[in-house]
Amino acid sequence: MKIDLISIFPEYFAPLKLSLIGKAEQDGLLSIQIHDLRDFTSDGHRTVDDTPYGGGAGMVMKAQPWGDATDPIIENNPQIIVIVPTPSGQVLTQEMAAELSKADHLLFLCGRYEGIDARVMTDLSTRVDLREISIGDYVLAGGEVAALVMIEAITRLIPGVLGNAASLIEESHSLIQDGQSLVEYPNFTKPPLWRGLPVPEVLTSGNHGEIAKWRAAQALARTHKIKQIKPMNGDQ
Ligand code: JD8
Repeated sequence: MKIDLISIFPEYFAPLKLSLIGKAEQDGLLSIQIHDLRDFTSDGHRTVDDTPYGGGAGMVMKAQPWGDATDPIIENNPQIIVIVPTPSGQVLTQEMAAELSKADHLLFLCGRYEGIDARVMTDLSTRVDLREISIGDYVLAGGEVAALVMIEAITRLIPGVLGNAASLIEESHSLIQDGQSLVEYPNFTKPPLWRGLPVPEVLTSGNHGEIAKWRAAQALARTHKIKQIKPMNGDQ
């Protein structure tokens, strides 16, 4: 997968060199290119923002640098998916991450200030598959951190990027129940007793049927708790 990112803060993406994403890039599974929006400005001050038409607080990102930065990346790439992180987008789900993990080429437009002149999205949507996506219902100062979250959620689903293929398969089985995402069961490792707290006996019993049943019940109870859904049986 090829990933291009455009931002006025290219240094924000230093973490992409680390951990499993950095390794995947070294292994040739991923190719990440970061572009500084200011390299596409047309004035000596490298201005990327201007006052909003219609008035109001804050500044809006000018269309021209975004148009000039995106044109060479999307030209001859009609199959590219352009992602614009925005609090007014569709909220990212595991299903969306799975779909995006199958793409050949992603381009992230990371805005700042009050956001990007809407004509940039209008223009791009006539030529490419454009997705406005949010990472959740809270307000960030810009799209960079949201893009990092999306890239981690997407790229860990690419075969070979996550070290352990077995854990992805296990996850795909445990995550979805009745078309709903299920949270994980609690994990334990050695020692068997820590600060007076024992590991649940069933996990050391060697009874794999009972372990699977216990884990499924724990996952369901936790899911009901966090999603504030009424459990079908009265316990927990
Ligand atoms: C991109 C600018 C800040 C947005 C005024 C100051 C995503 N889940 C999410 N929350 N926030 C963002 C996000 C915020 C952004 C930008 C993403 C670009 N801002 C602006 C409009 C209202 N603030 C996000 N994904």
